Amino acid sequence: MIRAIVFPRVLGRSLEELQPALDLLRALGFAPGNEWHEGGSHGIEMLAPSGGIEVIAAAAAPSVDAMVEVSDADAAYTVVKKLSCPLKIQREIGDTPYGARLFEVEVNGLRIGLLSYAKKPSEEHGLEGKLNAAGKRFALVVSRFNSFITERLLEGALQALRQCGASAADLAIVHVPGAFEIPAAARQLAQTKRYDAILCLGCVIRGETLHYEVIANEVARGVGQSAQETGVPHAFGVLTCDTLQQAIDRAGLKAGNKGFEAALTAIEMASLRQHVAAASGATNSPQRSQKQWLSRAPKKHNAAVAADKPR
Ligand code: INI
Repeated sequence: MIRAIVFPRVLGRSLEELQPALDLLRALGFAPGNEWHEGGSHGIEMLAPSGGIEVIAAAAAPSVDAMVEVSDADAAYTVVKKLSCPLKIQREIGDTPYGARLFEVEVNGLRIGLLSYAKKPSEEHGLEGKLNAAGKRFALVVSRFNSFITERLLEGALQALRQCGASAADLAIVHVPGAFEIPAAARQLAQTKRYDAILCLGCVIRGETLHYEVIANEVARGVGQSAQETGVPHAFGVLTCDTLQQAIDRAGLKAGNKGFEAALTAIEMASLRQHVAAASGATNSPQRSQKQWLSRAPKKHNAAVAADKPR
């Protein structure tokens, strides 16, 4: 019985040299899998939801080492273009003769094609959010407890928001003492109706006492309740870990960055909320004062709305 398939590729001589490829794959939504570190060598799996081997009969070899199907190649292209890691777009985004959208990128010598096929009729009826943060406002609530971890979560979240087109002027960062205080601040920000989504970032590490359980349960309950009662999307970027090492791993060093992931969730849910509101004819988007509307360049605003309109 086949359980999984992994293609091993040497892309560098040290962990540092692997970073550009890991940054690219993470930004595209690959999930960190197993990893090993032995005698100065390292292996880190980056996983897709499904995969396989394609055997080909053709006159020439394919131009890429891996072909990755994504839900929206144009959105992936926008994210990749904004990455600061050293990579090369080998083929610009465009239509293929077989009706797909495709671009090719090369990082650390690994050539990856990214493509999306035309939507099947059954998929056209579904609404989904887009990873487009342009023109949207986000509030980030960050706890100071375990700040050496939460600062990295904040960095990861800001990186994702930037890469997806958020403007620095549209971000509010609010600091609270500990995770326990996150829900109250998140709710107050959500109730202002000025934000498209709230990002909650914190870190609770299991100690010797019951304190961990109490705080971890309360922050999850409180954030969920605030989201449900205010109707504003809240992303839960609060790490609940057994050990400090686990927290370090989930804050950007080995197993991804929970802040980065939470920001992507916030962007998608903010976009979905707009799409659902538009589809139902409701005006359910955050309120801006007249001054804020007027201070925005109309052209930029129109472009952002057009880029993110429901299909
Ligand atoms: N706050 C955290 O954010 N993480 C923790 O691990 C933590 N622990 O273990 O105690 C923690 N405690 C503080 C708490 O969030 C409140 O700030 C405090 O109880 C005051 O209300």
